[in-house]
Amino acid sequence: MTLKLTSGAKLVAATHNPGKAREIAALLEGRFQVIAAGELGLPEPEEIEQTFVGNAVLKARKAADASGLPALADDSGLSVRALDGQPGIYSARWAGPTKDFAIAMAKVEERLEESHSDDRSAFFTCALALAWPDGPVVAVEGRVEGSLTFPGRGERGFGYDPIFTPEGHSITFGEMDPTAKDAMSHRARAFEKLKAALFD
Ligand code: ITT
Repeated sequence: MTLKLTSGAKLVAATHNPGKAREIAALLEGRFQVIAAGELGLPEPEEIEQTFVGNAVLKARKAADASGLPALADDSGLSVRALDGQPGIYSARWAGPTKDFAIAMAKVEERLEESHSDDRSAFFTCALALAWPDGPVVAVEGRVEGSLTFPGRGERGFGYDPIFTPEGHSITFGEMDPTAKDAMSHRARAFEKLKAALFD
């Protein structure tokens, strides 16, 4: 079996996060026929693994087996050094059941104040996993370093973007043009690795 995906092939984007789905579609550059997990009615699996790669593989595997199509999953999050890497794989869960990232960002700020550390460095990680139905799975990881800013700024992007300023820049991901974010983000870096490994 080939581990390459040819242009125009059907590919399930195994995410229920609309912000991510938008970025994944842009990064795939119209190369594939992307089908959203929601369109196929795929359930949102419980993320029981302890690493980004572990959870990305779990989500890709389930979506590929349920759909009979190759599936691409993303597991990602924000790691704050002064908080020993939290929220990390729990980044989505810090937003609570209503997925309110104002709550999640306030929690990061509060925990930082409690830590009494002045280290504001943080990084985003993105693990991407591509699984074939009844076949192999390939996973890669990308990272972007930056620092946290409070209060957050900008309405673009999603999740923790308003509080994250990437290294070497003075605006947050929330203020940045989406194409600029897509040129440097953790997701873009993971995509570069995946493309090199898998796409024709
Ligand atoms: P799926 O599992 O359905 O893909 P999810 O939102 O639950 O959706 P994750 O478990 O991977 O996905 O959670 C990652 C969280 O980390 C996500 O909800 C975002 O809030 C945050 N995150 C990831 N990438 C981000 C980015 O580029 N900008 C801002 N926040 C990001």
